Amino acid sequence: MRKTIVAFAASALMLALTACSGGAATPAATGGASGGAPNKALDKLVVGFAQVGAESGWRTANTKDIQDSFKTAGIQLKFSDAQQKQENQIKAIRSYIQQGVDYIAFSPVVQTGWDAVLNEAKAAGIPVILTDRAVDSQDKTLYKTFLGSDFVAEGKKAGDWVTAQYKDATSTVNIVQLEGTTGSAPAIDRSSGFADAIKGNPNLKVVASQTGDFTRAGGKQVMEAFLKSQPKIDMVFAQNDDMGLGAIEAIEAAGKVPGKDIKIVTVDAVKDGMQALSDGKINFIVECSPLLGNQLIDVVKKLNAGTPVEQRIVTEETTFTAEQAKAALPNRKY
Ligand code: GYE
Repeated sequence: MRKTIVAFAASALMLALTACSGGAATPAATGGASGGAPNKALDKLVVGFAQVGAESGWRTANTKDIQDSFKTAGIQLKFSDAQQKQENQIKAIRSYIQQGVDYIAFSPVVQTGWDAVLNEAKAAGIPVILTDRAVDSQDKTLYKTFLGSDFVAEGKKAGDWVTAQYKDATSTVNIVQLEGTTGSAPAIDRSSGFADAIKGNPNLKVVASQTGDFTRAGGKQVMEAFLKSQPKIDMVFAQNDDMGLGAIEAIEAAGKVPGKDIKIVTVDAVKDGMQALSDGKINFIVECSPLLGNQLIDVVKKLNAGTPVEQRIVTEETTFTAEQAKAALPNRKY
């Protein structure tokens, strides 16, 4: 009899623990069992999303896609815009923890400095989903999954195009690089993928590299400075379309022809970038898809049902030449 009571008490305690953990401390954290799945009705779920900001066409499209996907799925979304500041994102996440949302999703503006707040979410039993950008946390149980692009591969695709373009060059090709937000996963990874791809040809030289913070204004400003300080620029690698579009303005203002006098390669393939590519002002674009909303919904539904999720979900992407941009533009959604 006594034994039964102890056993009953123990299992009641287990149940209570699982219930308030919201599944966070279960093996599902590493894509394992279904123990502790909340299994709530979808219209009872609340997800808090801490967005980076509204720095680029990519980001605007990403925000719209996430908001639309939640509306369609009938899941409540709490949304905040951190204006590209980590402290604002941390504040937003803390407020989601306080409000007791079911899941927190966010796109970390930079890679470092998240362990404290992620541990707070974990302690509160709220599972975290990384979308778009990665964190450098060693403890992989701090988040359920990271869904988004392979930024190293994107940088490499840009570098491979440059390498092919200049394979017969007999003199130095001076490249300037417009980097994304300092310390962000896409800036770090695109730089390294690009450097890796061009290193085989000693004629290809990055003569200047600076951050334009993924904005059009930033790209323009940095390009203006490069045009003044660099005696000869053959090509620009802009780590997103917006900075490339800013560089176009600076190049034209300096009396040069973008796409001809100075070649331009960018990443993203948002509408404005694709238009400039089809107009011949940009020469090549590596696609980075902002349409992560449905994938995020899928992850939320799976976690809610206790179905395992992959620790890394990679977005499939392509590249565009001017001809391909012309063909794709009429149906481009963003
Ligand atoms: O390329 C850029 C945006 O994190 C992939 O952020 C994203 C990048 C995207 O500002 O345009």
